[in-house]
Formats: sequence, C-alpha cells, structure tokens
Amino acid sequence: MPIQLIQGDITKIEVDAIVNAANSSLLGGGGVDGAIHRNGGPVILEECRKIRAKQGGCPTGEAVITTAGKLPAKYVIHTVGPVWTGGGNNEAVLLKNAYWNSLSLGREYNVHSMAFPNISTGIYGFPKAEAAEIAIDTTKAFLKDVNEMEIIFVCFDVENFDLYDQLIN
Ligand code: AR6
Repeated sequence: MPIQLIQGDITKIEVDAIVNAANSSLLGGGGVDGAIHRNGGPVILEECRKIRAKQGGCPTGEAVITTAGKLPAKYVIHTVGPVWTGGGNNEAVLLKNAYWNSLSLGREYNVHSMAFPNISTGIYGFPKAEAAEIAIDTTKAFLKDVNEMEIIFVCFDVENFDLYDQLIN
C-alpha cells in the first residue's frame, strides 16, 4: 500500500524523510517543529540557518530539506503550511502546495518513504477534516506519476487519525 496511516510521534519513524510543519523563519517553534528540533539535535537548526542565509527563509507552501540529525530518518523536509484565517486567503491552495512541494523535493532526493504530520492543523488552526482531504487528494494525485514511493500519514491526535482512517480505508 503506497499510503499508510499510523497514530504516533513522527520523530520516531524510520523513513527516508519526515516532513516538518515549520514556519517561514525556519528557526523552530512549538508543536511538531519543536519536537523535531528537540529530538534531532542542533544540526538541523544549523542547516536551517544556512538555508535562511541563502534564501531568507521559506515562503508559505514551499519546502526545503536538511539532514535529520539524531532522528532515525535520513532527511527532514521543512514545509510551511498556511495560517487559517477563515478560508478566504487561499489557505486550501497553500496547504496543497505544501504537500505537493514536499513530495516533489522528496522525489528529487530519491526518497522512497516519507512521513507527513497533519500540516497546519495545530497551532495554525486549519480545520482538520478539510486539511485531511487536501493531504490525501494531493498525495494520491502526486503518486499517479510516481512509483516506488511510500507515504505514511502520522497522526498525533485521535481526531486526525479517525478522519484519515475514514478517508483512506
Ligand atoms: N509527531 C507528529 N505530529 C505531531 C507531533 C509529533 N511529535 N507534535 C504535534 N503534532 P503544529 P502547524 C501534530 O502545531 O499547525 C510551530 O510553532 C499536531 O497534533 O505542530 O502547522 C511551527 O514553528 C497537529 O495535528 O503545526 C509553526 O510556527 C500537527 O502536528 C506552527 O507551529 C500540526 O500541528 C505551525 O503550525
């Protein structure tokens, strides 16, 4: 099955790349971003700082890649989801872009297994049901033209897990 679902902590997952729900500064934060930097160690932040120096952060919907420090994954793909402000500010398209650009960057780096958190559905407040549909639809569309890539959605909270479970299974 190219799309899988688990409930848990993404920092523990052994895959080629895990995706981080970062912010445009790339300097870390709370939620899954905080957990990734905390558990991965300072190497990840050092690399993020270098990317910042070169390109001045990461715009919403885009993605950048670093190594994964002490985490079991090889890479961390840092993407920036939109802040939910009611739905009238292109949030759906920006969330779709975050998934699509993360997947594309993974393919560029020859990643065969990739784990996603539920981008934007925590601190950024994106409604979970709509976000789950966007995540799954975008991933399915991407995988149409890509073989040998396994995607794991890692849901931290049970509400997201149940939503994904209904959509996938
Ligand atoms: N593993 C997997 N998922 C997790 C983990 C974890 N260890 N911890 C939290 N989640 P959030 P956002 C889930 O807030 O909404 C940061 O400060 C969480 O339950 O991490 O995109 C950044 O620096 C939720 O479903 O990210 C940005 O400033 C999902 O991850 C801002 O938060 C996303 O929640 C980004 O906000």
